[in-house]
Amino acid sequence: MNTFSLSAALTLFATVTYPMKQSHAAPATTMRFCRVLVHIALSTAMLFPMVEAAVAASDHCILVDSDADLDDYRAIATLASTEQIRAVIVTEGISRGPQGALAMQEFLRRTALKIPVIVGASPDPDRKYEEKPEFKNWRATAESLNGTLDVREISPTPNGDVTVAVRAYANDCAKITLLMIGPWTSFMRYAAELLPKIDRIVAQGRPVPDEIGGEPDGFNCVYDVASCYAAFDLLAGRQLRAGRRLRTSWVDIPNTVEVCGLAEPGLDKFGKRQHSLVPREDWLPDLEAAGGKAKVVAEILKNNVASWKDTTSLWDDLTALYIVRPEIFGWKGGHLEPCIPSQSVRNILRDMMAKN
Ligand SMILES: [Ca+2]
Repeated sequence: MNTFSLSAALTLFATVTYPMKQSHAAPATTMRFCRVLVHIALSTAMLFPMVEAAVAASDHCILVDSDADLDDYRAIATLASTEQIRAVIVTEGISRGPQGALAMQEFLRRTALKIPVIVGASPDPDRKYEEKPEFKNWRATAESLNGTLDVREISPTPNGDVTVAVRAYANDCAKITLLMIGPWTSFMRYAAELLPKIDRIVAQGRPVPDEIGGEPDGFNCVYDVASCYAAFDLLAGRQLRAGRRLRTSWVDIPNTVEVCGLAEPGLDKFGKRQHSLVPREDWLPDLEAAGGKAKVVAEILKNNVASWKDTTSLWDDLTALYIVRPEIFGWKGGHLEPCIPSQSVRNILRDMMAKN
């Protein structure tokens, strides 16, 4: 394993440039210096796509495969107190790999979490994918930690070999729970090596037969549909060959009138879409008061409320929550949905994120 650590470059980078808001211009000399540091950090990320392992060896590990959006950060904060997160892979999706990895590293620094970050894989740039008009804004929001991280000097770099990087952290895990909260691109690279150790996959979204249109609809699948289909095929084949020992649990928010337990439905009685499982603005003072990682999440969210309000849900937060509180979820077709009111979900997430 290499001894050259990305963390030194990133720490240096972090020390010099943070905290800095998007709206604040830095003097030219500082910006030139930042550019050099960012170049060092990204070059290092390209050649050695990992940071030094800082998490103690553990029998049962959680591996997070994320595209570093705002709900991904909350998901990691939700699971942090388990002390089982072995590494976070940042796969291209809402964030790009290297940029998302830098933002992830900064989020972990702010929350005082020592978790290695790996730059994950990217899909074929020439694939068939229709980008939504708002996509560029979503990406800018995620990569800048909602405008609390200055990313003007960061430029894309090639990714490293995610399998080589993840191998170093999976070696001493007897069993792995894989939290899939990004596209399946990196998974299709490391699956051959890691699947024998993975005894559970908890994925955001729903299996294809559950989709209303019969086609994959969730962003994590649509962004790299080839990898998503290949992952389905691989997991179905594994069930045939090795039995049902490997569980894949899909977690999503409601989108119909049917209700699970006390949860709000996805449609009201007039057929209008309802979004109850969302990170509401009035949740922020609550998160701040709870302290710890919840406070860091609140500080990021409140920097630009308009960027996420009315357009985001608690997708990845809920998926992470299923790992620690499975009893509050119920089956709906082939996937799971929360069966308690959304305010109770927000309260539980707050408490999990505040926990040391
Ligand atoms: Ca995600």
